[in-house]
Amino acid sequence: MATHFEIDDGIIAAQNKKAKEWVAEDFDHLSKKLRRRDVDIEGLVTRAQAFSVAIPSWGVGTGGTRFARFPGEGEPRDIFEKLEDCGTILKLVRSTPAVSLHIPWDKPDNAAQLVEFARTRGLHFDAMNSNTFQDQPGQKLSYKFGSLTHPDKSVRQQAIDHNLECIELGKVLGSKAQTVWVGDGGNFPGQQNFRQALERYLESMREIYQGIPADWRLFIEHKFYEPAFYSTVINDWGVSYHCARELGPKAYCLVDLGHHAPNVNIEMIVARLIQFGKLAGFHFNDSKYGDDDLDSGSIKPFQLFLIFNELVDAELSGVTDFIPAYMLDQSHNVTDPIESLMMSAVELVRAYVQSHLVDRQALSEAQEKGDALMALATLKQAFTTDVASVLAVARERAGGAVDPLGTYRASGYRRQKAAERPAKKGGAVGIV
Ligand code: RM4
Ligand code: MN
Ligand code: MN
Repeated sequence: MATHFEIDDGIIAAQNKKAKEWVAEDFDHLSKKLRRRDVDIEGLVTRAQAFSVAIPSWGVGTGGTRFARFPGEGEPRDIFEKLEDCGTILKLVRSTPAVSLHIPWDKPDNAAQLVEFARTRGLHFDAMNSNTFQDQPGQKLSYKFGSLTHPDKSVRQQAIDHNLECIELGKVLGSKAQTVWVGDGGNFPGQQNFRQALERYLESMREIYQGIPADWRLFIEHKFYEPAFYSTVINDWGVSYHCARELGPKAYCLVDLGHHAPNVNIEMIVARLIQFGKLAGFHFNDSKYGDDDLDSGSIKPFQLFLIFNELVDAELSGVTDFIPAYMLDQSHNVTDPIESLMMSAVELVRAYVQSHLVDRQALSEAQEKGDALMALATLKQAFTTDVASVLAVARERAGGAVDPLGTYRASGYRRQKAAERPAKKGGAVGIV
């Protein structure tokens, strides 16, 4: 096997050395500032190190729109190369030890071999993602008019079997959850009988639920439009919640930040799902208009903070069985996917740490007194605190990079990969 370039500890250490002074200075200054607020900075470092988010296997390849895809240099060409890139992200940011596989896009020929390959890079496998929104080469029946909700039982059965196959594969990979997102819906009024379609969905999902092992969870992912543009079967969190309740205790509702109508109060949906004991977790991304799959925190960082504020509030108040699964679900169309994923992971840790800075007692007092402005000011105080040095120290102490982007660029990783991975001919249009 040809040698594969890796960013070794020496490269990271050399880059970290350059940043030593500013990190120490900023960390020291922040620690003094936080002491005035009775906050121990070391506690925040511990929180930062405890946070982790999964990388989607499809996220390390250059994404595209329905118009075009512009492949980047040195793109991973198979799941092993994708795991190599995931390992690189982990090395630098230290908060991304899990990989979420999309089947069949990244279906391994030999699952045990993949587990071993991942293990040697410090990686493990998170939720499995089934795919019944496309037809695959050689597939018997088409999903053009639906999958789990298709009027024809044999199409539904094919989609059910695919989900069960994903679960079987996930067992070998050490996964503990299955995420089901269906594109089923209609493009025209009258195309679908709304009630029948949902009834069929539930019937199909009951069969899938039967295949979920006792220590697994089944995640239902809703989305209000696209690829169907008039109606979607699992269109919002209310429908998702109804289905999760119908299916049973192993079924939960997954929130993809891009899957809501514009201006919807997502943090409130999060609070509701927590309260009802049905929050599965998140597909993180950011958006301006629709399911844009832009980098987390790039468009609405305050919204991201407010979501984490709800999560941390639940964590600190000891909500039972609160184990949200975090994954980045983004499409990197014009950036180097490794850079985007690293920076997105950092944005999540930032929002998480800042949420731990909220003075919860002051917030609750303001709420009790009806002091709306003080409540907002309390949140803003946390949100505007620059915690970059906390994140840098957390990464450095864990062996990662103080400056992940600078270190990655200085290493020449992508250039090396461009030489190692000559591009395959013919880039496809589409989401991956
Ligand atoms: C969907 C949804 C799913 C993702 C696909 C690629 O919009 O977000 O989670 O797997 O896109
Ligand atoms: Mn998603
Ligand atoms: Mn999406």
